Amino acid sequence: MKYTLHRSFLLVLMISMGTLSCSGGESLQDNPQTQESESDSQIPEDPHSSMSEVPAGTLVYGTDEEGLMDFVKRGTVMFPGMMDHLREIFVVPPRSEQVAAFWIDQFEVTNKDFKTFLNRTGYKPENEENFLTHWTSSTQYPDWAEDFPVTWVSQTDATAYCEWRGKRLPTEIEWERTVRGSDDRLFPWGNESPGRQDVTYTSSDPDPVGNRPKDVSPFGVYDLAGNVAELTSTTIKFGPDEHVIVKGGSFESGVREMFAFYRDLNLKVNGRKKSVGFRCVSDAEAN
Ligand SMILES: [Ca+2]
Repeated sequence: MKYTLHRSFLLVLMISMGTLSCSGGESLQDNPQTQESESDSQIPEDPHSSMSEVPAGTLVYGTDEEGLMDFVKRGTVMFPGMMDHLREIFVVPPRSEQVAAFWIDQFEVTNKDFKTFLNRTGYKPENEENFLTHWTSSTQYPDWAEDFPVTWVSQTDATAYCEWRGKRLPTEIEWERTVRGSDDRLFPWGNESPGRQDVTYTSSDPDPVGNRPKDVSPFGVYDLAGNVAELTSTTIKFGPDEHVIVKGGSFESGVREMFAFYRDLNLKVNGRKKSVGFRCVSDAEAN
């Protein structure tokens, strides 16, 4: 799915300031194939293990004026024309779309998962800028980070991982459907705002995946509201650049980024961030 938006990119930057992060870090120089190998046992034989089925259904996506005002009052920088801009970005009034059944990972992809992928495939990105910046070397994450979500990966990196697993990245619509369930809820657990311990947010670091039992969708999918924001396969055009639509809040964000209709449009298609990871999906008919 691809969108085109002709408004000023500056406006989008301003409404999404809470999700911005700094770039920097080292590039990979070593070939992952030269490092220690991982056993086959680290990749589940059953493609449905740690996945949930999301049945076919109707997604009502976007929001109404009341929902938009709830977002705005949580700290959006306002200026002339801002409301129209937000209506366009966040799809006000909402629309509906039929979504086919699919399977989705219950957890964000971890550093351990991604290391196994590197070791088994020798994957090396064409553009290495900021690739796995948080790792201690080109092929090793910090000892404590095994079960933490992998970040500093681009849409291309994530797509390669998912394809290796026989999966793909979710579309924006599929991701939002996983949050909203069948009752058009605002957060994975319902419509009430989260408590401080319910979601990994406004923090300096993420948690291990699946660490917040409140942050689970009607389909048993964890960390959609927080921990790390997530790449989708959906892109949007801004002037000369193609951007990835990133969904969900992160450890760096506040509550408004957890709204199901929220769209972070700041990441260029080859970009990487410390607060953005991913999970994979597969077609129901393929399983
Ligand atoms: Ca997440």
